[in-house]
Amino acid sequence: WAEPLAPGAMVLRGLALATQHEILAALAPLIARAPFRHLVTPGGHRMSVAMSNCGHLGWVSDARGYRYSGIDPDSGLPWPAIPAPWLALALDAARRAGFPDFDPQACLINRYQPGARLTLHQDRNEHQLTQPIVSVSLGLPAVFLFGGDRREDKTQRIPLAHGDVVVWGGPARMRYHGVLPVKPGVHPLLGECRVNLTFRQVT
Ligand code: MD5
Ligand code: FE
Repeated sequence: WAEPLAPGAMVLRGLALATQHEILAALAPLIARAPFRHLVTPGGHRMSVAMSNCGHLGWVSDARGYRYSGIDPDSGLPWPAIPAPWLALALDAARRAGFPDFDPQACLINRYQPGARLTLHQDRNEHQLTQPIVSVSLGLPAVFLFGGDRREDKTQRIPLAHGDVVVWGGPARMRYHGVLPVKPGVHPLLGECRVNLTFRQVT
């Protein structure tokens, strides 16, 4: 069930299933303190994906640009801590993929309601490029677009389901990627949404 996707990229199918109930139980209190919000890009577009964060740093976007911030701009408070079962899963996934020193400072929480998508982009706001990004898919399935080093490179479509974990490291760390619009549906535990957790080492 550990499939290499490309050099540096490894899918761990269903790795989150063993602890899914603890993982999902941690989501509601966190969202009560740092609610999902639709960020605006520097270009003025409201993102269809709603976001929140936990950890020492959170990813934010506004008219000034994209950056990591230790403070939730909506509440003026620090982001909530990364819940223990989330951190345990992220560290386990990273270790299995060959990154035993992974020490994430940030977890971006993306909520996709049906129709929400992420256009092709690179994750380039982190300085620590020797460490991977670990992503955990929960709820409705999605089709992930895995591109190349250039925006115009052809993309592979990778289906991601509830419980799948992907480690994006090494030469895969800076590849272009996106998520196709999520199809309508109802997940038995999460309802009408997909939630993706991405763990990042920023510095
Ligand atoms: C998602 N989120 O499904 C994805 C999972 C984001 C984002 O893309 O920026 O919030 S993370 C996928 C990822 C990260 C780093 C590198 C690569 C993919 N890659 O090389 O394809 O919500
Ligand atoms: Fe990304």
